[in-house]
Amino acid sequence: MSKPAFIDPSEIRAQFSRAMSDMYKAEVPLYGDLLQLVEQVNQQVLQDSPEIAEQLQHSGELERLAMERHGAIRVGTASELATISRLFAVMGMQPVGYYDLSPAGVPVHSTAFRAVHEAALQHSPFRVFTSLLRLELIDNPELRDLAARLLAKRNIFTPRALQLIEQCEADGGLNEADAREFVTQALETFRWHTQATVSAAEYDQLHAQHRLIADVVAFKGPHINHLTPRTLDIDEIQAGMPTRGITPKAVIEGPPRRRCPILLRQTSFKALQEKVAFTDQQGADGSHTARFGEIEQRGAALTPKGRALYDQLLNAARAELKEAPNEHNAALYGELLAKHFRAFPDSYAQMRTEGLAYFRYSVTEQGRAASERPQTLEALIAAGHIRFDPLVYEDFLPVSAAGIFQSNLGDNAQASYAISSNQADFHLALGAEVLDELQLYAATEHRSLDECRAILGLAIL
Ligand code: OOG
Ligand code: NI
Repeated sequence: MSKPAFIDPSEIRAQFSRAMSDMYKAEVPLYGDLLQLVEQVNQQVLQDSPEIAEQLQHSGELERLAMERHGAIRVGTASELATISRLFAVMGMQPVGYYDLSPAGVPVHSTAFRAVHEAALQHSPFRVFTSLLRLELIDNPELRDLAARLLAKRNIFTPRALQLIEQCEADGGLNEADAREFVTQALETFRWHTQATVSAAEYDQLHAQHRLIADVVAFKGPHINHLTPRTLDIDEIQAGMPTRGITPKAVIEGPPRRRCPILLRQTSFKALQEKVAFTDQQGADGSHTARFGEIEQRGAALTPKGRALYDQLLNAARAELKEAPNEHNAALYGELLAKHFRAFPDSYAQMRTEGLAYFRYSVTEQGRAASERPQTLEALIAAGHIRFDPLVYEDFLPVSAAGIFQSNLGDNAQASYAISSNQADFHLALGAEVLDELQLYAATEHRSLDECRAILGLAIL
């Protein structure tokens, strides 16, 4: 008898993403409110802007809009990171990109686990921004020891989840029943725990060193700290949050509003104060703030040239502001961003000819029907035989991530660590190298051109 067929990892990811969203909705009711607001704004945009609706329809993004979300976790040790990497691999998610947050005073470095092929992303774009605590950035040796001891004692995975990961690695996949069980078991790692693993005094010590250290070290597992839906109009969301009793952070992170959105714009609301029980307390008398709400708008993925221009303009705007954006200078920061980003072309055609963004090329109806056709890509585009649509940015931005972390960490988080970024250490902990996101976009663009070539029967393009 043959074995039951393996289920597509993308399907496991889709199931996991739904289960995670349901769990988070039950744990943080405000997340449900946010989803409603996002859904409402997205419907409005689709209704008011037929050209946006058409483009999203054509690229398939309309289908994934409602399921689009990312989460974030923070793990404490190399071995936790290595195992979480294996857990995500069961769902077809690989580590993409390296983000060093230490220059912004956040003692972590991070990667994003996500699907890498456009077809898999289309099935489920779910991704998880995953940070590893850098214990070496704790300057107090006793506290560093305490943190290391606490982390060494805990196991953030259920025994059954570990078994299923091993089984999947050995067999090359999971059948439907095992996949279902895997989703349930894997979810346990991301659950919130009211019971802390430290006394109130130990918590205070860890917290005084850095709030993030307490968040990672004082609990049984790396609770998911936010789950972010994707909106088509983040300015509308930012304006709409207060009307629902939600206070957003002072500024939207990332590029300014544009006709042709690029990269990623994000906003969030402050972490919630939640009741927790320390080991020396009877009930949940303590409190901890970790979980927050975030919303994002995604735009075109930029080439190295486009990204360099983005970084240059963002830095120029920030330099002119002279201090970190906050509620007092938010309006000025908005003006400075808009001013500097005038240097970034705001049409897809120009972004393409200047090599600033990645695109997906496809043959049009007209192109398929034509009996005679030009032979070069540019001429085929000019003749309307091939169209191009921007590839959506699937990753994160270090400056934005730092801003999101900081808005949830309070005032003492602005100092930067002198210690330099250490991607080699991160790779060692992960047990692999992170993938280069730019190569992934270039490969997707390439495949779209190959497909056009095959359809049109051309040798080169
Ligand atoms: C992650 C913060 C960064 C993003 O979308 O850039 C982030 C965290 O707070 O753990 O989520
Ligand atoms: Ni996020």
